[in-house]
This record gives sequence, C-alpha cells and structure tokens, in this order.
Amino acid sequence: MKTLRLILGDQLNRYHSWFNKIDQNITYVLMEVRTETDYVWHHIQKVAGFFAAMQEFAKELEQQGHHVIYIKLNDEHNLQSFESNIDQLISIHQFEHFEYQLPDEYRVDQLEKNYILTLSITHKVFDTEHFFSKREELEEFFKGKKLFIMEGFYQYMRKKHRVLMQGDEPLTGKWNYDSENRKRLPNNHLPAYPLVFNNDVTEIVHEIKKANVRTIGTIDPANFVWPVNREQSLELLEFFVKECLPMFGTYQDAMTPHSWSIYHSRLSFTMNTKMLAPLEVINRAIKEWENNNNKITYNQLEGFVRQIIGWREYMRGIYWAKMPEYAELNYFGNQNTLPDWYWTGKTKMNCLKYSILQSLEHAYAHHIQRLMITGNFALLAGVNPDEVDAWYLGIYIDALQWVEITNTRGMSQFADGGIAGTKPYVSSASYIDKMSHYCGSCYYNKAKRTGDKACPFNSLYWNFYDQHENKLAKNQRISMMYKAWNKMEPSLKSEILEQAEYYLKYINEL
Ligand code: FAD
Ligand code: DLZ
Ligand code: SF4
Repeated sequence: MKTLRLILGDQLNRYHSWFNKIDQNITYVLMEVRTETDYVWHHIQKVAGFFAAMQEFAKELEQQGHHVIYIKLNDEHNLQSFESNIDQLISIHQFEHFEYQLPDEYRVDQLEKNYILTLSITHKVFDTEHFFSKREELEEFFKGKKLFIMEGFYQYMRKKHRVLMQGDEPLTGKWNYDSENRKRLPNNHLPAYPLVFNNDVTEIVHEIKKANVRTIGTIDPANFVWPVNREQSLELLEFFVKECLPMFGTYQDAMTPHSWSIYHSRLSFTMNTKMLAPLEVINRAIKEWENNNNKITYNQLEGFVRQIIGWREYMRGIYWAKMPEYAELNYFGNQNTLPDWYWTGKTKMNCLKYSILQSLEHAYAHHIQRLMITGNFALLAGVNPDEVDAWYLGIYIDALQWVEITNTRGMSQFADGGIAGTKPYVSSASYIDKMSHYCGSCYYNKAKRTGDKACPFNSLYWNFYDQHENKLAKNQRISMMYKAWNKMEPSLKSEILEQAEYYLKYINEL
C-alpha cells in the first residue's frame, strides 16, 4: 500500500522500527512549517537547531535508501502546516495510507487526532520507542494517591528497568545521593571548557530571516555550537562521560559567571529530538563509572541517572496525566508582567544578568539557573505563569512543552499548587550566594533587606511568604519560614514589605 509517514522535528530516532527495512512503497515526510516556528518566539538557535537536525536526518534516511520528501520553510508549495501539507501530498502522490508517531506535545497530539478524522484513507499511529515509560504509566502508578512524589516513581523506574540494582535492592544500598550534590565551585576552579561544534547553518538562518520568523537571542551561523546529527550527539556524550561526569553530581547545583554549562551534559537537545535515546545515555555513563569507579564516585553517576530516568520521565508522566488543564493553572493568581530585561539581560542584578545573557547567547542555562534564578525571581515578582511559560518555551534549545511546562508552571512557579513539587522553589540572596559566584561583584548588597542597594531577592522573598500565608502556612515543609517571619518586629516587617512594593513598582529599573 502506498504509504506516507510523518516525522516531526523531535522524532529524529534513527533506531525506530520504522527504519528497519527499506520499502519503496513508503515515503517519509519532514517539514519546516510556520505553525511550529510561530507558536511562541523561539530562540534563533532553537529554530536553526531543529531545522539543521531535521535536514541531516532526512539526508541520512535518503542515503540509507529510504524515500524522503523534505519541505523547506520557503518552498513554493509549502502550505505551512502539517495538515495542509499532508493533504496536498496525499492528493498529488495518491497515498493510500497515512502513519505517524505519537507526538510529545498535547497541542500537536490533538491536532493529529483531529486530522485523522478528516482522512478518507486508512491510518496507523506508532509509539516513538524513546521513553522508559508510557504516557499514562505515571498516572497509573500514583492511582488513588493525592501526591505524585518523584522519588517513588524514580525507584519504580529503577526497579522496572533494572538500572543500578542488585536484586531488588539499589546497588550500594541507597537510592539517592542528592545530599552530596550541593557544593559551590571553589574559588578559581575552572570547570571543563564545553565541547562545541562548528556547524555551518548560514543558509538555514538566511531562510528563517527571509521568512520574517520572529526570533530571540543571537547566533553565529558559521559556527553553530549544538550537535545536529547522531554522530555529533554521540561525541557530546563521550565528552560528557570523560570530562564532566566525574564532577557532575558534586557541582550540579553550582552557578558561576565564568562558565555557561559547568559540568552539565547539554544533552537535553539531543534527547528531546531523539537523536540519542535516554537508555543509551545512562548506559554509557554507567559503563564509564564501572570502568573508572576509583575515579568517578557513585554520587556523580546516581545524580545523572536520576535526572534522566527519574525527573525526565516523571515530568512527562505529569504532563500526560494533567493536560490540558495544567496549562491554565495559576495557584497564586499571579498577574504581573515579565520584566522587560528578561529579553535583554539589562539588569543590575548579577545573577539574573548572567543567567539571561547566557540564555540569549547560547539558548541554554542549566537547571539551577532556570529554577533558582530566573524562575525564582519570576515567582517572587508575581508574574503571570502564561508569560513565564512563553519565555521558557522560547528561549531554550531543549524547550518542548511536555518538559517545559511541568518544570516551569509546576516545579518553578508552583502554579499547580503542588503537583510537580511539594513546596515553592523561592529563595533570598543567601541561597544564591551560597551556590554561586554572582553576589560578590553585584551592584546590590546581598546582606541587606532594606535601604539603598538592598538585594531585591531579600525583600521580595518575605513579601512572597506574607502575601501567600493563607495558601502556604499549612505546608509542613515551610512552616519554619512563617515562624521566622512572625518573630520579626512589626516595624521591620513593614519596612521589608515597603521595600518589596517599591521594587515591584520599579521592576524594569532593577
Ligand atoms: P544535565 O544537568 O546534564 O542533566 C541531564 C539530563 O537530565 C538533561 O539533559 C535532561 O534530559 C534531564 N533532566 C534534568 N533535570 C530535568 C528536569 N527537571 N526535568 C526533565 N528532565 C531533566 N528541560 C528540558 O529538556 N526542556 C525544557 O524545556 C526545560 N525547561 C525547564 C524550565 C525550568 C523552569 C526548569 C527549572 C527546568 C527545565 N528543564 C527543561 C529541566 C532542566 O533544567 C534541563 O533539562 C537541563 O537544564 C538541560 O541541560 P543538560 O542537558 O545540561 O542537563
Ligand atoms: C521546535 C520546532 C520548530 C521550531 N519547528 C519545527 C518544524 O518546522 N517542523 C517540525 O516538524 N517540528 C518543529 N519543531 C519541533 C516541534 O515543535 C515538535 O515536533 C512538536 O511540537 C511535537 O512535540
Ligand atoms: Fe543576585 Fe542579589 Fe546576589 Fe545580586 S546580591 S547577585 S541580585 S542574589
């Protein structure tokens, strides 16, 4: 039967069973479309990265002998949406059957579900064969439970997939080594210089500009640093296990203005596009540890494995359990606007300036920068989660809604009221100073709560707790904060709240 198979930009899995045999009756289609480039303002590196990886994947399939149609952004006959282009192809080439893989995003999933209802030819849906868990597996695992605790799901994944296990017990006897993974970088410690690529994406960037796609951030098109095919992705994985894994866990939460990725893997783009499978990534890390366990301590490895088999799968499970309602949640009713400097980095607050500038320059920030700097401030500033989501969904090369929204709206903004996290991730300057090298040279004074040059995080932090007392005071994990707040002199409390009010009023000048 003459068959058309759709491959989305984040379905670049060379080892999918679709490609096991060459079949002249099957045509694969990949397409660059405005519905995907325009649903949010993406970083230019994200659009170029997806297009480059899609083009490489199409080339690779063709070299293997598969029949491929690739629709470029400015192609004359590009109708700029998945459905219209598929309709057009079916009618031109007289396809008799249509197939696609389960999309990772709810938006596209709905779109395809509705689309196939309109088809007069037969169709079939396939799994992406990428994740450890099925879409509905987390919901089934937590059935009847009020709280979705990540640790429980992580242990279940480890047991089910026999990862770092000895019989039914965790290898080494302990599941989680997180308490060992909270170190600040020592002064003068220079982390591994990141491996970057020199891909030439000039033509792609030219086409994106020609089409007037609105993007954010910067790019060096002749030296595009992100991996765009499986070979480069594997090179990055090798670099990670050799140069970064030995320190990964220890400095996982550390931040510095002097390195944009520290010991982080930067593999999220390669996995989210499916150029690499999560299983092969953790297996490679485990092998490196097995061969060098005198050099790589177990906390480094367990920390890394937990991010992938734990957090990544957990976030995806929450997404499919809670969408579409999740995208509307706003537990605190936050309505403020994102400060202008989120789009420029022009702020005197060092931590935010460096985290935002590196995001604009590299389409990347590591987890603690996302959670405890930009996310933390947005929550303290009472920004509407819709705006926070749009910023995160656009700016990062790895941003796809299934993993972005659960991390942003859930974990970082607590807009889900405690599904993805058990308490809001907010902090004053003391945590930021403990984990980073930002505060020392900052315009603001990390030790001051009020007065000239007082660090805005300090007053906004107490203001946050004060404002949301009715929603948070009962939470066991934060009742200590209310004890401390309520012990303060009323005059000091008023000063702090006034300072916060002033900063919120002049937020764009911070
Ligand atoms: P590493 O630190 O090297 O970790 C290894 C891998 O573990 C990552 O590649 C990633 O696949 C996985 N991982 C780690 N933490 C998480 C997590 N919390 N959730 C899911 N997977 C995780 N991740 C995305 O892939 N896309 C996003 O759009 C995204 N948005 C985020 C928004 C916010 C507000 C926050 C707090 C986190 C977000 N994350 C997102 C999770 C995490 O920050 C990134 O996965 C990580 O920074 C990617 O860099 P890395 O590959 O160097 O990660
Ligand atoms: C992120 C992205 C962008 C910017 N452009 C495209 C595109 O033009 N064509 C495409 O197939 N995929 C693109 N992607 C990735 C998609 O947004 C992703 O495949 C879907 O949202 C499903 O997760
Ligand atoms: Fe950020 Fe405050 Fe530290 Fe400045 S003093 S870097 S604003 S936490």
